[in-house]
Amino acid sequence: MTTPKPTTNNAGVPVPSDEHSLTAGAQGPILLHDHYLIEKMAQFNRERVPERVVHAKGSGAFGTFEVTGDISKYTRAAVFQPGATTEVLARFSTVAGEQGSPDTWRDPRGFALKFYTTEGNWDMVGNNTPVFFVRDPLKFQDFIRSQKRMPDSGLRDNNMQWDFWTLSPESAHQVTWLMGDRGIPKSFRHMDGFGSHTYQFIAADGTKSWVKFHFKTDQGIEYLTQDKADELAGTSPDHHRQDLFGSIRNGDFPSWTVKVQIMPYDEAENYRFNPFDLTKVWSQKDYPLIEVGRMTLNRNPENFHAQIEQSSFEPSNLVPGIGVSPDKMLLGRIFSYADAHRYRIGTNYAQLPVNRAKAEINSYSKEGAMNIHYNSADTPVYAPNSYNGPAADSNRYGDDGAWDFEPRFVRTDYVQHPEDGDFVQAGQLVREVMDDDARDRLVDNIVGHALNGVTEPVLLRVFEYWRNVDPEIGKKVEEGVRAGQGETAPTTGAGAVDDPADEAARV
Ligand code: HDD
Repeated sequence: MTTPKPTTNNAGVPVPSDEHSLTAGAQGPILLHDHYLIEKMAQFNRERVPERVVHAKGSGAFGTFEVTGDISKYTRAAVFQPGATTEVLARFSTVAGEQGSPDTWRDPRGFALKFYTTEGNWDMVGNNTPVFFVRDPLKFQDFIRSQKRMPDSGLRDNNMQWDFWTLSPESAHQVTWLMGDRGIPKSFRHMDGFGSHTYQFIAADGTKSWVKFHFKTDQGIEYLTQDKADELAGTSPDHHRQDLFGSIRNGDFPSWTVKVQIMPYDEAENYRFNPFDLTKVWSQKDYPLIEVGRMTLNRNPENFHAQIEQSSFEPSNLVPGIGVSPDKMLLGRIFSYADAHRYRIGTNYAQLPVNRAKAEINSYSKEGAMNIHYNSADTPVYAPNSYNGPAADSNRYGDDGAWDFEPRFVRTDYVQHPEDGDFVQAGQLVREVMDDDARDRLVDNIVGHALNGVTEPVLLRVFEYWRNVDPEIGKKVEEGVRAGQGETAPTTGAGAVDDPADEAARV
């Protein structure tokens, strides 16, 4: 065995002991000038950064994205040019649970990717579902609070969840996903990922189109039953983290085939669904999947805190050739994430090695807490300047992500397209995608969830909500809940009204 290196303090000075504080005699008080003890205690007290306000429990790995198909006629983004290979970081997560919460709770899963491209970082910050619960960012905070904890008890509360969902019918499509098999994937490797939003592609000649990103798992879609997930929540709360880390360590590298749907720019206006509404998918019959590449995860983090906990994904990290769309949720997120990182990690979060672009950075940002990268002394600190400092190339990059619209300030829903009803695609999912067994499990999952604390009048709205998705499912949910309640009268609880029948008339 080689002689170990001497322990040092944070300044690199060898420390006198790994075990004993400096005291005035063996029984005497600890001395304030034992600076090493104080450093240890102080550092320990600051080991955690605030957990993410959502998606706090997550796991991640590095890998590569290789282009296998040619979509260069749609986008000039370097990351999609034939022959390109790009390093990526992936972080998968649950949404509502805290850092230590079980991986197998029913929840959508985050699917956040950072592509370290030659033109700067492109972050594709998606989920394992192609849609979302709400379509306006003004509702996101309320939605998340309804999934988190009660102010008094600190407990999660299914009543609050269903109250929000049933008062927000646009949630029906996502809730149908959530209550179905895909609400608890077998592992992070066994789920698809989606950009979810509609983005814009811009080709070298300036042609614009709309695009959706799909990451199809090469491991196959697999899920956990509610019973199995409940068991694992007790016996193996970090089940998905173990699975991801273990398979990569064993050389069993998970991969995803990357596909896009492309909609010509002018077809958006008259498509049968509003193509920018995040509660809707685009039919693959109308816009078939086009294969573009493969993402493989092949390298575990060396340090979870530095590389996964402090990783900072942001939908605003878009590269030339990929732009935003009129999706209001996407536009809200463009603001939100960098703001969250400044709060959680600090002003210079983008300088941490995991977040730092591999492309050259010529930014005029300077200083701030923990600033470690700086321009050379002869680089001007302002622009425009006469001293050859970086200059924006607006001819080349200026117009990415623009679109045509009627300028008018309003607070309203999207322009409605012919098949935009809130329950239309949820019903199609139930009737056309699920088979009988999957529909039965859907009903069981909803009934189990609803029986766990959902009270009148919310419960009546739950039945109505599912009848709107599909009459048969609605009937079975109601029968299942009523049977589960046995002979007991409708429960009362937070928000209950004296006469539930009145409430039913209202909804
Ligand atoms: Fe999100 C994390 C905010 C919709 C996918 N989201 C995340 C964080 C915030 C938000 C503040 C924590 C970031 C951090 O501290 O690192 N999210 C929003 C807002 C949304 C929203 C304001 C709607 C207006 N989110 C949303 C959608 C998706 C995601 C529609 C997927 C399609 N969000 C994620 C994620 C994140 C996450 C991929 C990113 C990094 C992570 O979780 O690990 O799962």
